[in-house]
Amino acid sequence: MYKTVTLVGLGSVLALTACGIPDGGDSDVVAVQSKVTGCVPGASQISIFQGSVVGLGECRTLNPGFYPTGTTFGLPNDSIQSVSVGQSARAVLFRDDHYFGPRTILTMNTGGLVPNTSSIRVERNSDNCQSSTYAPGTGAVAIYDFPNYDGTAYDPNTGRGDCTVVHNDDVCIWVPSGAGRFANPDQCFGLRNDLISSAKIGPNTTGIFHRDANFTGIVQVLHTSQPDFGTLSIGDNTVSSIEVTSP
Ligand SMILES: [Ca+2]
Ligand SMILES: [Ca+2]
Repeated sequence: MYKTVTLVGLGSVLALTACGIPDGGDSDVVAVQSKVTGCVPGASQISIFQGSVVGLGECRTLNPGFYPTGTTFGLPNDSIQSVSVGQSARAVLFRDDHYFGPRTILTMNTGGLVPNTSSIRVERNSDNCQSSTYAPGTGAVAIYDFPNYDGTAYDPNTGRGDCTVVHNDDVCIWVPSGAGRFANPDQCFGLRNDLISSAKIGPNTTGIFHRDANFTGIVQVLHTSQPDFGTLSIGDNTVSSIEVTSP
C-alpha cells in the first residue's frame, strides 16, 4: 500500500517538471530560461549576444565574412557582451567602425565583454595571419598593411598593421560576384581601403590585385608571395579589389 502511494507521488512531480510548471522553488530557473534566445553557431559561424553570458539576451548568428558597422551585424552598436564561436571559426572584434581601434580575437566562447564592438570579422580559425609563422594553404592569400608580412604589430591607436586572409572559395556576402572575387575592401576583404603592402600567396594559388574597386584599374598578378608592393607597378597602399584563383 505505502509503496503504491510513493510511486504515484513521483509521477506527479515528473509530470510537473516536464510541463515546466514551477513548484515554488524553480523561479530562478524559469527566469533564466525565458531569456535564452537559441542562437547556436554552425562550425564556421559565430553568434553574438547582448547578454553578458553566452546564450542570453538578443542575439544574431553571423556567417563567415566582414561586418564593417553595427547595422551590418544586426545588433545595436556597442551592445555585444558575449560571443559563441563555431569550432572552425574565430571572431575578430573591433571597438570602432571599419576594423579600427582595439582588436580582440576570440577562438572560444567568451562572455563578460565590454560592450563596445562596432565592427566584426568572422574568419576561419586557421586564418591567424597575425602570427609570424602563418603560412596560407592552397587557395588562400594573406594580405598585410605592413611590408614583409608583418601582422604581429597591430597598433590599436593608429589602426595600422592589420591583416586578413581571402580564399578562392569564399564569396563576398555583401557584393556576391563569384567565388574568390572580392570587389571592395570594406565589405569583401575586411580591411580599410588602400592599405596593402605585402601578401603571402598559398601554394598553387594566384592573387590578382586591382588598384580600383570592382576589379578595375592597374592589375598585378602574383603567383608567389610579395613582401613589398612598393616595388611593383601597382604600387604601395593602392589595392582596392582582389581575385584569388587556384586550380
Ligand atoms: Ca600599407
Ligand atoms: Ca585603390
